[in-house]
Amino acid sequence: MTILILIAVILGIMVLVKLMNIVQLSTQVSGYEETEDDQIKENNYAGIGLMLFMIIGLSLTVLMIVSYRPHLLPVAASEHGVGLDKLLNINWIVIGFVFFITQITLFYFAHKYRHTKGKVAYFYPMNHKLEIVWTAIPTIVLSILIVTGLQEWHKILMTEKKDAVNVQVYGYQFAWITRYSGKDNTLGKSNYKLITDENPLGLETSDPAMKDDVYTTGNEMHIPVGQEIKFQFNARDVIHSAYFPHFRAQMNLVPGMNTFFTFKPTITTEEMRKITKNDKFDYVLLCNKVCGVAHYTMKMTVVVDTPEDFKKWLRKQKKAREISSTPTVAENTTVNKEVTATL
Ligand SMILES: [Cu+2]
Repeated sequence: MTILILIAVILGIMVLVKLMNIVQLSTQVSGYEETEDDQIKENNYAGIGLMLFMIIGLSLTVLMIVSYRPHLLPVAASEHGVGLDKLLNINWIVIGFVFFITQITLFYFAHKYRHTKGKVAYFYPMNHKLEIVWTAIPTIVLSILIVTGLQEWHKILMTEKKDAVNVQVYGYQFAWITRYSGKDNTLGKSNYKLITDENPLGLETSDPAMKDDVYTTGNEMHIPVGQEIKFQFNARDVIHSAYFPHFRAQMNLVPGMNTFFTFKPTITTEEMRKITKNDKFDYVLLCNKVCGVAHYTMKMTVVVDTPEDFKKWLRKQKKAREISSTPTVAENTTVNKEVTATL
């Protein structure tokens, strides 16, 4: 169907071009010469056409904004997300205002100042005052937007959040694994040389910090509501990007590097199901970097629990030290130091 429509449009354009050629040829053959009156008549049509184009175009824009609004993300489910949404809305208002003003002026002026009888263009080479005004206003507005944006970003990333729940999100082609730090709030060490099918994170199970680490391989991660969650992101193979759309959070996962993001979920999955009036609603973690052929399968369900339910769920997960393997390899330490130094 799409191909048929496309072919019809292309053929339609070809027919129009041919028709215009015929009109041009026939006027040449008849020896007809265009007078100023003819030009003015054409200009009048063009002027009306421009106004119609503007009205239809802007109406469709408004219609699109209104009809697509329900398909946008629901209310932000994290503390910082509310501020981020507010900032984004201010941006939209500024952009929308400028868009409508410039489009209306552009089309209206082209209509108003079209050539008519006796009208001569006014020579107006420069106006310093005007140029200062239209340079200063965008500079001030953009500076305010950029500075408030940076402030918001600083609040999200640079503030040390104490008592956060530590979660490692590990991405590889093509899935996610999560690890929780347990009571000591420290993630045990891992070493890429220890990676096997049974131990995909290369965990050093002899590390004391590993003792209470919890390791989850199911396609679901749980986090407690009202508590800061500090995510440490790691990748095994290529760059991935952990995208939590409902929490307004995204961070790249870079092989050989630790990257972080902290957010505080404010709405449980149950509550969000009520807000969205959708019994099947689930928060998701998606990969937002095209990381290979099965990139689209990198999707994990995120469940926001009450702190009690979260504890219950955590107790049911596998302990990291249960992973069969791992002597800590002495020579790995020197290798690791070299790798870290290079990085
Ligand atoms: Cu990916």
